[in-house]
Amino acid sequence: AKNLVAVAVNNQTGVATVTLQRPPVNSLNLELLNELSSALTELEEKKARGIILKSSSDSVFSAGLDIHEFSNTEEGRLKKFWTALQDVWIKLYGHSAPTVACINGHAPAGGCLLALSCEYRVMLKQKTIGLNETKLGIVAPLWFIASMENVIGRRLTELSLTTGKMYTTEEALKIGLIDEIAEDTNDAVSKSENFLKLFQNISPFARSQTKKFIRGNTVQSLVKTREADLKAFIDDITSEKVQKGLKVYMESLKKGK
Ligand code: CO8
Repeated sequence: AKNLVAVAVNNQTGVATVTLQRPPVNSLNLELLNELSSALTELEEKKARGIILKSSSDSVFSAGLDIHEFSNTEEGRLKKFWTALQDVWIKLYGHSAPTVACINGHAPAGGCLLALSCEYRVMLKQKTIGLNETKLGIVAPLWFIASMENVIGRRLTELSLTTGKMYTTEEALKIGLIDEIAEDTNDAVSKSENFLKLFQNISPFARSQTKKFIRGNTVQSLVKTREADLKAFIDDITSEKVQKGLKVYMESLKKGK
């Protein structure tokens, strides 16, 4: 199997760098999500002292879900795909280790979701981030919305999602969607590492238990409704209206060149 996710652990600090590497845009397909999910489990078991999630490209962090998965007709694959995304979110959102998104590129939709699932966001200047689902004629699930709401609040989440707004790095900082701006990837990595240094003298138990108290309800809201969420996704995405809209969107992406 191809390595779509690379994990490198610094033995001195215990910090793991998890790099998404599926060129050109790190779109999240089933295989990448499965690898990311396994990596997160392994880092849970190994008691990693921190996770930095980044991209191998410095142009795109992740273009979000691989739109080709939405029209995949292979038996059962759509179900596996959505279940893998649920798994990744549950593991990342609730991870015991402190997590930083090193957003070294654009982060639309599912890319933004990954970033929102971390505890801190450092982003390259002159990129874009947001939950733009409505622009594709699709509806962000409740747990996407909760992830955003927990960072920027309900009012801005409503405005952002209904309009499908993509924020520039500079705008994102202003509304608290990201925490720091970086000049380049090296700078972004070092700022991510600096955030994790805050926990050097904090008990991992006290830290992770506090995070669990704060995030537990949000995670449980999906854990308890996974089946219904899966069914809603499959019903929506396979509907004729949505399929037509996605086709138009993909064509407009190509024409944008
Ligand atoms: N999936 C599949 N292919 C993609 C995706 C994607 N998400 N994004 C880009 N690509 C493809 C492009 O079509 C292009 O293919 P080709 O070379 O064959 O023409 C190639 O990747 C490179 O793309 P660009 O030339 O556009 O690359 P740029 O570096 O110029 O731009 C961007 C990068 C900014 C990431 C740009 O590609 C972009 O905006 N992509 C669209 C991102 C997007 O809207 N993603 C939404 C995905 S949906 C999602 O994540 C959540 C769904 C929630 C579920 C809802 C339930 C109903």
